[in-house]
Amino acid sequence: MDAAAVVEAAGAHKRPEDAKHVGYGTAGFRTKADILDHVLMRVGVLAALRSRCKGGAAIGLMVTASHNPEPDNGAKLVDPMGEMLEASWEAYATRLANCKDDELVGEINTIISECGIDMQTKAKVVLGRDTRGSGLKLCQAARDGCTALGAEVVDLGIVTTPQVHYVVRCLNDATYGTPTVAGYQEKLAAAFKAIWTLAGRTDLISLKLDCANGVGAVQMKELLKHLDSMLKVEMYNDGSGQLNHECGADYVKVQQHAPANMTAGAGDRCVTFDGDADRVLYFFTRDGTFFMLDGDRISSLAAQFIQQCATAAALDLNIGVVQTAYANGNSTKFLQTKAGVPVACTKTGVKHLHHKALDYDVGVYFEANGHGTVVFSDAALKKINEHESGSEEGKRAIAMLRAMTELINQTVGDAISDMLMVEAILLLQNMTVEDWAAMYDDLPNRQLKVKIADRSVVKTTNAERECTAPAGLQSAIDELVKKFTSARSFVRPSGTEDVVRVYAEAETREQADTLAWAVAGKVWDLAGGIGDRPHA
Ligand code: G16
Repeated sequence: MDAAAVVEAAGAHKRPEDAKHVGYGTAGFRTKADILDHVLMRVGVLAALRSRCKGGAAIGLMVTASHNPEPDNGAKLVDPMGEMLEASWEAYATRLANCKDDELVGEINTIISECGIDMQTKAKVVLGRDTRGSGLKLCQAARDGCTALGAEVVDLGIVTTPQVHYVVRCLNDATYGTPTVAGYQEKLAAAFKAIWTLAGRTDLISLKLDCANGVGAVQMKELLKHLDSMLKVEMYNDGSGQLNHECGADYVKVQQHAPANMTAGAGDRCVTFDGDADRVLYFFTRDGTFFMLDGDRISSLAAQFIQQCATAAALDLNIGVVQTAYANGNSTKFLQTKAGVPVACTKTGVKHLHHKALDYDVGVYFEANGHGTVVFSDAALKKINEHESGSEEGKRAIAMLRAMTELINQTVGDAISDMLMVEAILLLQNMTVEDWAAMYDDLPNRQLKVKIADRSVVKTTNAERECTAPAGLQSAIDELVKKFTSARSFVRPSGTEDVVRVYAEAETREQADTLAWAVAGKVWDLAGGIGDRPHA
């Protein structure tokens, strides 16, 4: 290692003496952008080390704070096959990000020796950023960290998070596609065209799309140049307003109504992305009532479709769905009883769901917030690509599955690819969004955020469905839940925002809301609430 280059980079990106501790959370580092300069430089260093540790494979570094407000920023790291950074390296990331400037060389040497990294190996880091104003400067800090460690940097500029995952995968696995943003657009467009042809569709599909004033707008405009004979997309919140402010997938999911500047009129098929375009939700209104088609709905649609194709083609595939505690109870019931698909539950964070999904031939994973994808094992891909079916129905089913494996970004949840997957399934099955919504009825639910002095005092177990600290909180939740029908509630500290999240569902809207506010009040009482006690 060139220690002088590291010292120089540390000098250019000084860690303030009173710097706040930052931890590697649900999706990497995430906090106020103005305290991240030294952190991003060190994340660049870490990405270069990770690349060498993986024999010179490309590693991704996305500068984004996704669904958070504009003043926030952060970093997500991507491992060689396009998956999230291996959990065992999160501790290295946190150590590097928080050490003092004069400890940095020592910390790097510790990682080199603990991981047996050969510093002669070449290193490559793929850099991307969302549309936040702070992104350019933070990317420069990351780049300085990479170059201090002698890594080559491939800068993609303003891209979606899933595009960084895609390019990283392609650089390390040429069979996956061309390692450029144009290669991504062309792959998705070709797969969607194949499905369009298979379905025999002739008229345009019309959508209204809320882009959260984020990078999804930039990239969708490019993709639509390939798809304008098939898709007509009216874009809203496409960059002129404030990022994620009263718009975007997180806002729509939590508030359960349409975003600002967009109306969902009768017959409108509406879609919403989050700030870095890795989450997607659908919604529509009927007789003034708002219907949301969230991540649970997307996984139900996808799992049932893949299951039906496999059956039609007599293909033996072990299909499973992975959810989190936020999954609507009725979606779990539908999947297990009607679709006949096993369901596993993990902690929040796509890194956990992705890992579990790899246990199946075809793992369908979505968080209720719209973040997820479908992963096909090598064995499943081989079966799908080599299988020959005698019947016409079987041949069509296999053709549909093959096109799906190309259309889906299997590296990570991807709003653009997931949206095209939903459109493809609806198209191939001749379904409307209303047919999709009729698959099951959601249990009314409510999510709330509670501000407390130190959210680390809230500890959970059992895939975050039970709370082990502070004392008395779980029993208080249990007592409240008993008062309502078909009710469930849990609390967990967020890994991306300084809040405790509360989730409640029950048989009626009124019960779900009452339960959520009561649980939020208990969190505030027992976990050190700050500001006003939560109230409806
Ligand atoms: C990230 C993660 C998601 C997670 C979300 C909220 O999403 O990638 O898996 O559901 O944060 O996490 P938490 O409840 O811990 O704050 P994004 O889209 O913000 O990157």
